[in-house]
Amino acid sequence: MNQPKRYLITSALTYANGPLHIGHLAGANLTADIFARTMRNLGKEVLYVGGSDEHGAAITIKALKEGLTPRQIIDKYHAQFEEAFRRIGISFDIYHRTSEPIHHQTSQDFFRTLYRKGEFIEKETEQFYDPKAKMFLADRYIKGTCPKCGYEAAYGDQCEKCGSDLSPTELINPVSTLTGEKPVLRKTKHWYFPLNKHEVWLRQWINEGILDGKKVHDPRTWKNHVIGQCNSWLNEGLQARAMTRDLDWGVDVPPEIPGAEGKKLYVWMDAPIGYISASKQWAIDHGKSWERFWKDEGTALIHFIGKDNIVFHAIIFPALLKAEGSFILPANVPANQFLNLEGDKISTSRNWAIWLNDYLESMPGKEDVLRFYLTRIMPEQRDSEFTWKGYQEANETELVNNLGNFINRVLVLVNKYYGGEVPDFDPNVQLTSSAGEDQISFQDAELLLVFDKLQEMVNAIRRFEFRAALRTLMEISSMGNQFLQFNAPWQAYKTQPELAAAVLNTGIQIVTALSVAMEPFMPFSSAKLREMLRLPAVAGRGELQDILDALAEGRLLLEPGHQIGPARHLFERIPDEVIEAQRAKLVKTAPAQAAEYPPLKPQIQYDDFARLDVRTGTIVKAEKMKKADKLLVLEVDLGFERRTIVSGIAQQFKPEEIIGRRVLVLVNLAPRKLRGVESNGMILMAEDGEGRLHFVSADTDDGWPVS
Ligand code: B3M
Ligand code: ZN
Repeated sequence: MNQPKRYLITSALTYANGPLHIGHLAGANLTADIFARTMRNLGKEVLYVGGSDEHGAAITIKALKEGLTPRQIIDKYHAQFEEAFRRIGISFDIYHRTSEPIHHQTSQDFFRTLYRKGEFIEKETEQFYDPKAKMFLADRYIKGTCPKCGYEAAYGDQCEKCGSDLSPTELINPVSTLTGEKPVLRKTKHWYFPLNKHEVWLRQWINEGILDGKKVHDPRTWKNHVIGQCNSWLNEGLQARAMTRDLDWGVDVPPEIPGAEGKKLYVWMDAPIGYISASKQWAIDHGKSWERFWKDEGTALIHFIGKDNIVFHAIIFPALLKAEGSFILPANVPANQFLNLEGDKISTSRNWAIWLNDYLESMPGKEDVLRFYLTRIMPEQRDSEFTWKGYQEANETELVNNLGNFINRVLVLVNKYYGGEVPDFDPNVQLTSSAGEDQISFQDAELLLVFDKLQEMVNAIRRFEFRAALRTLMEISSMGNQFLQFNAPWQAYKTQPELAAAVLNTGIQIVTALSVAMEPFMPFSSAKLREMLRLPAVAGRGELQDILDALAEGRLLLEPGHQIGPARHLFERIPDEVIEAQRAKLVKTAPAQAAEYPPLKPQIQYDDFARLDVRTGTIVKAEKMKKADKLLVLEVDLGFERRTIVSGIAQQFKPEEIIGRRVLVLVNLAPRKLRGVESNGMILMAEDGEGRLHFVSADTDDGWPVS
């Protein structure tokens, strides 16, 4: 297997039925962007495609529920995605969408080829149909009593209570979750793709990297959890899967095929083909060949996804590509695990997320801080956790105190001592290397240490180990700070000017290397630094390879006499109140569409309950918290005393309308500071199935304990 001639990189197409959140970045998009930028900076030919996934039952259902058309839903979100990805610096060569005609054409041609080759099995089955919604129901939209454990809210495909896999016809008293109607069974024909037929070659391809007798990839470079998930699917035995649906939104089954009327392609068949149609559109827009990427074995196709999409990208789509016969297969599918948020899973339906649009609006100029922190905690091998405290600390300790500090010290001193001109220096001046006091060396020794670290960083990126790569990048900056500390040019400048010149020339070389090396992680800060260095912004035309070559050959990256500009801070501290305001936004709402009651919490003992001290009280004062759209500052009369309590109910209650309201208060909750106000207790609220909050009260005087 030789080095790829070019890279075809994809990010999972995002469903256009809900806003982008940080999980979309940490899974399929920031990862791919770091990889694509690095490969471009190494001088490789790269095509990086992404887009909006605009078909599927979920969009149809959302449109139904909101009284909109699917087109209205997808236009809203596609526009949002395109803008948000651009602003957070995801450098797609094309950001496409599957509602485009070229995608429908490409998907139909793909289907037509498989149909003509006899790759499908036509099968008539009985499916549940909702007579009121006038649509066949996907398993997820049927509910009923589980035949195994009697749980009354089991889904058509699985019982969440006992975990049994079900089929809709097993459910007792099934109902449609769309309309509550009793669904009826109707015959319907679909085209099934016999995945089981592909089991043998898939197993060899995934586990040995062999396809048609040739070594096409190295499984050792695949993540264990990806291979593991594929093998569990293979060991369970692959089943034939329907590649069409009865829907009125999606890619039509080619009309010349008998029985195609009213049938659409299954969204998981058309969506991955979206990578191909996006490439075709890019080729048209730029007068290039898309086939060089998709049909030439010199290409490395890399799918960046979250772990819930592994089977579609490592089993089903490769099998479809192989059956079609003219495409290459992926060289790797480096799926990430999930990102959790402040102790809970990210959940769109429960509003437990950091929405990308909201972040961009409320944290202007902090795009790279988010990119940095998400890379630092990236869930590469296991789920990981985003906390706002962690975000603030990473910004402080790594960006402000390490990277920003090193860069600023070098640029300030070169401006201060040499008027911004990179100093000439005597290469034989002895310096103390960052490797330690005893390492007396010349400049080239220090720069070779930097070369080794850069090489280590690139190797980590090639292995999709972005956390390790970022750590290595930051080690270069730490070495730089160490190097300045050991050589103290601010002292040497007076007594040993030749030493100061050598040290600061070296510092400028390291800063220049960092300005390119940091670009895949923090493109905005890289551009600002390159502007201060009076160097062109990184354009992804081999700049990192040039740096590596120069360092390896002992050539300077920035020549003496080069004039740099004034130093400006790249990063700044983020105050506690900003972090608290962001945390305060995290107020869970009940899932709008889940009208059923939330599952009970784990059982507790009486003693656990007895520790709570809940008292009756009355709200006597209420006002909005300045610059916090969700918080009210309440004063509650408990009879024996008055308490100030901050409550996240401002979006539902106006201050003036709740004065005098009787409430129940948890009075022995440890006080918490929220945006500078000490909140001393918790008002108990009930949350209904639509996520609306209701006060809970007792018709007694204030101050009496509830037990
Ligand atoms: N939209 C699933 C998801 O957003 C799906 C990815 C398609 S990639 C071809 O998780
Ligand atoms: Zn069950």
